[in-house]
Amino acid sequence: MLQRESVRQQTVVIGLGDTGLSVAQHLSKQGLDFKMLDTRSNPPQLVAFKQEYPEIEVQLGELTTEFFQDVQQIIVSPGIDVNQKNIRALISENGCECLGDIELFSRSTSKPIVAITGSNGKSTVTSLLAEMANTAGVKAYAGGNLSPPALCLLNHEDAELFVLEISSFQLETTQSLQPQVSVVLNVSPDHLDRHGDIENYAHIKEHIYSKSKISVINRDDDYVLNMKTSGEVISFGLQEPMENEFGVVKEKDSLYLAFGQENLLSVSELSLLGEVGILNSLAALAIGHALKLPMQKMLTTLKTFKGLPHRLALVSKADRVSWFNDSKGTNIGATVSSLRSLDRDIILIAGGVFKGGELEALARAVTRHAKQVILLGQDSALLEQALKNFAAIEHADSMQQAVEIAQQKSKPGDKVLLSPACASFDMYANYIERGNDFEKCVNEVLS
Ligand code: UMA
Repeated sequence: MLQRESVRQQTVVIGLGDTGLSVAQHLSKQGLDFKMLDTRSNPPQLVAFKQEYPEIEVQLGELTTEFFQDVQQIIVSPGIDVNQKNIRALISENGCECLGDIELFSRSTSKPIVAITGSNGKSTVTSLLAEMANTAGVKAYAGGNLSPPALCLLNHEDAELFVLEISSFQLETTQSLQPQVSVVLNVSPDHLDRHGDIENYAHIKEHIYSKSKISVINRDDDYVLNMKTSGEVISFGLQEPMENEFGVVKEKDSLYLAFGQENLLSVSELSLLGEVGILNSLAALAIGHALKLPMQKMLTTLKTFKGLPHRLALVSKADRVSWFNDSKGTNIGATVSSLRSLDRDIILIAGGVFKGGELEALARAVTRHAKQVILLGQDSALLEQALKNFAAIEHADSMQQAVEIAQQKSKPGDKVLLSPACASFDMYANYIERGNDFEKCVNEVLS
């Protein structure tokens, strides 16, 4: 291990959010010296950091070359774009190494890792897989983009398996990850403001397979299908499976999850909803199978899994109107998936900060599945323009008003869905705060 003195002031951690704090704790536990930088004037973990490490230097504001003199290693948080000119310049001028928290994690453990990425569903599959493993008696801990940050999981000394949700941002700064099993669940446009185009975004995601012992792929997704994998490949998809594949079989009027020739479980017994719920269940089964988890334990978990808050979570069912909180639906792919899962009679509440993506896909899904759209937030005019052929659009100035309009418009059998297709930063600190506000407004309006 490096001695504190020998690496004095040679590491800079950029970002003082959840990741930055976890990196600081990790380095500190090993007795390594570092300093912190965040371009924001009041980053979210500043107070916690100063309390824990009053002696460590923190710079807030712009990146300055002086701050990086003699620096050999930069550890960047996922919110920092490593392709920014000034970061690139720092790396090339100082010849320093640039890595992220998942890279640090990979270098710090030899325990098996499951690595999960994709545009949508990765938090659900990560939690589901960890629950399957725990049900089977394997001490599994889940984290990463899902939080807690990956490095915090190393505190669990009894861990037998780590299940990591890894974002494209994190994959950009990861080299050594050698997962036991990896999956790219799907690829649809997201974070294109940072990654440029979908091909580049898919290429970044593909990297998760590069050193994997077993690769799980979604054979219904063309981007995933074309990715270079490594090790044994196990696939899942909605069609009837071939040998050693997971899929869906139709018998009489019922659908079953199946593995090769074997029917495993009726789709009606799954706790996750809709087509997306089937795909996420199949993905978790395929990963679990790769890990040799017992099938019966996995199937039990598929029936009892409660899902995650803010991801198509049923908030209330009053007067036969169902209210769903899908605040985590921050891109078009996620919202389209949720619309498809709920199928018909949907009143959609959407809007916020649009992150880019195929607006035509949203318009098609709205036309097919929704009866009413209520728009709010910064980019509602942009969404309205994209939905110009859809007549039933209302505007709201606040979540409270959106929920009130939804209640006025709803009839028994309808489903009100908050699935913004946008980030929340115009009105909230994050999607969790937005989802909580939605649930509060629903409970108030219905009381
Ligand atoms: N920022 C600056 N200057 C800095 C550092 C950060 O302006 O010096 C900004 C970033 O541009 C970003 C925000 O601050 O908008 C937060 O960045 P961060 O890297 O400090 O974020 P953390 O608090 O460490 O949270 C990150 C993930 N956030 C992002 O990738 C933006 C969290 O995922 C993740 O849970 C956490 O690490 C633990 O791993 C959130 C997310 O939105 C939920 N992820 C994206 C997604 O799921 O689509 C990828």
